[in-house]
Amino acid sequence: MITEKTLFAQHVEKGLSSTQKFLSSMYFYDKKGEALFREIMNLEEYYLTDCEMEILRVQGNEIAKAIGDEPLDIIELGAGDGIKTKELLKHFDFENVTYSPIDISEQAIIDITAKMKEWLPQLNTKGICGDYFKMIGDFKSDRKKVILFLGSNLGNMTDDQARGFLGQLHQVMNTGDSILLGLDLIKSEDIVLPAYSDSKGVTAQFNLNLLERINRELGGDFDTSQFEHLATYNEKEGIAKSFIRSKTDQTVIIKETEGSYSFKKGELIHTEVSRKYDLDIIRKIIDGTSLQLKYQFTDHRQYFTNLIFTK
Ligand code: AVI
Repeated sequence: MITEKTLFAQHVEKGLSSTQKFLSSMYFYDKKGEALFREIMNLEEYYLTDCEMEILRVQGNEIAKAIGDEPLDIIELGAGDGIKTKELLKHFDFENVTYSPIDISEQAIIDITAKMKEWLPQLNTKGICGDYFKMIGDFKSDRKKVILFLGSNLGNMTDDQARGFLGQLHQVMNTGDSILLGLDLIKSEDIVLPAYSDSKGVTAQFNLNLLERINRELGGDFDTSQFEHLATYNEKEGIAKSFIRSKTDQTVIIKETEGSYSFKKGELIHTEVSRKYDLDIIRKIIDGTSLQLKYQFTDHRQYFTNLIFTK
């Protein structure tokens, strides 16, 4: 049987043996990474969370109306702490809806289920612990559903991956079902770059934790003080990228992959894309599915958007 550890080791071997080194942001989220991401979401510079919170707080009622609340399953992918989602959920008729947050972190599911009980005691919450990428087939049902994918999580995929992912969701939807997508909008570098290169260095720790995780789980010997975080943003294409840069010529050994990996001074490991969108980009992504963009909501600064697509 192929274990998670083997998959991680195979990915690291492939990524660090490439001419242009890479590691997937998917591996950011171990326990330490999750805690650091929670810290990022509270940073002044990381505007995304506040903007989406504003949309759901101020326009939650309208969004809930647009989704409609006859018997409805609300499925949230990558639910996190549920603070934003509560602002939307409170506008539904609790008699008619079930809320299923899905998260890979068991603790996140335990916490969100307990908090929802406290905040919205009438809401029927059924938390599910698992990797939503692998569970999409299970969403098929006869009940009307809305799939929530908030926080610009789609932005961590390439456009091709996003197209494939939304195509998969589309396949398990019935006519009348919808997706509520939260997306960060293209804006200038002076706003985006600090969100990925914050003054307290939390994003740097978050990025470098990937090397620490390789040390912890795969027996690597990365000296993380010899690497640094680098964020870039190209406003024209609307893509922020994160890299880890080697500060010196060095070689790292990883027991689990039985490999040694050389880094030149200044050499980069690409670790993340954080795509920013406009409506043209999103239309190109959903082209070829029968998803239709029905409603658009934005915050007062027009930094972020929540879109409703129906099938
Ligand atoms: C989870 N995701 C949408 C975040 C983002 O903005 O790309 C992850 C993140 N990376 C650095 N800061 C936050």
